Amino acid sequence: PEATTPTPMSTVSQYACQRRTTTQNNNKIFTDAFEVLAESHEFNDMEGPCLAFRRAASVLKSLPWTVQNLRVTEDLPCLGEHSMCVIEVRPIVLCLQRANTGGRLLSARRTHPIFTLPLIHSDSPLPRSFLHYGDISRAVSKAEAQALGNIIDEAVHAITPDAILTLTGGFRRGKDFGHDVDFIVTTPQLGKEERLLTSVIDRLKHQGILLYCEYQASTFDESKLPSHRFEAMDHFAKCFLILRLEDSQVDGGLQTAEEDRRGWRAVRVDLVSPPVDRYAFTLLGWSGSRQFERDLRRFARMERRMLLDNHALYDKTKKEFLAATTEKDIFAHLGLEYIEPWQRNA
Ligand code: DCP
Ligand code: MG
Repeated sequence: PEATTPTPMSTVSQYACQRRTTTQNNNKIFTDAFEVLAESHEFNDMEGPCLAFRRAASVLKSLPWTVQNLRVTEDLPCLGEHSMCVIEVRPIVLCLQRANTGGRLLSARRTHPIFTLPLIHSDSPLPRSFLHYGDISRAVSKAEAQALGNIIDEAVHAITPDAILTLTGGFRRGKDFGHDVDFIVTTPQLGKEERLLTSVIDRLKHQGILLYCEYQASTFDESKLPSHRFEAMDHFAKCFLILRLEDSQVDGGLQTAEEDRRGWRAVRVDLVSPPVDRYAFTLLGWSGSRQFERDLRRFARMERRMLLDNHALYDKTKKEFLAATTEKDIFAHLGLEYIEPWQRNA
């Protein structure tokens, strides 16, 4: 239902980390168009316009009402002339979009190495991750994410009973579908976390549900300042997995007729394993959305002279690292109101 009284424009911040954005998007028709344009500019390495379109989309997503006429957007941040043209040519953009993307097929241009493998010669065997391409290019449902959570939870706690496991990424923000399922796992004992991750992988392998695994050992160096580059991956131990999920494990069953017949589907799972004293930074960094993360870092840098990434928060004025055990600590260090995970769908 639409709110009848629009939010006063002056209260909308240019930073996503100062807006509350739920999964209910009242301006999807516009934000879809902006995102198509952002992707096409990204594809052509035009970072400036790409970011401008992403920011415009993000501002519209935060509005509790639907934009009805162009004048009301004039006072909103990040909706320059550039973007306004798009609203006017919306029908054309939507046609283009329909032609380029279909249904729930997710964009294959993702951050994960599986999608960036080099082209293969026709006579060489397919990498094993490609065997599951059909399954993993289909969205994962909340029920499937829940079922995977149970599997990971069992494995983690069988190895380390007091381990800390948290669902993160889009499902933590309350999304109904995702392209993968993201978890953070750590141990109360500092330094035991990496061993836990390798043991979990071994256990999944022995259970016969590990279809593919790409493991990266930790290269974390605590003396380094937080990175300026947003897209740089963090340095904690992590693994990109493809797991076999049985129909019987999913409440309400699997999504497609073919998977139903087979009785299982393949799902992408990411596990990241930071030392416990970095847990809050990693949780905040992996909870997303991407735009929320980008703006958190930009806000820290521009408004507070601080550097934030998935490892740490550094105050450039005081020349010191600021410790945090919870996400709330980090928001407080930044002088930001706390934003709940389900309000971070920027
Ligand atoms: N992330 C990041 N920097 C990267 C990659 C990811 O900060 N280079 C963060 C932001 C993402 C989160 O990690 O929100 C999880 O990454 P995903 O690609 O899994 O994104 P989501 O879980 O938000 O989306 P989806 O539902 O499509 O999985
Ligand atoms: Mg995800």
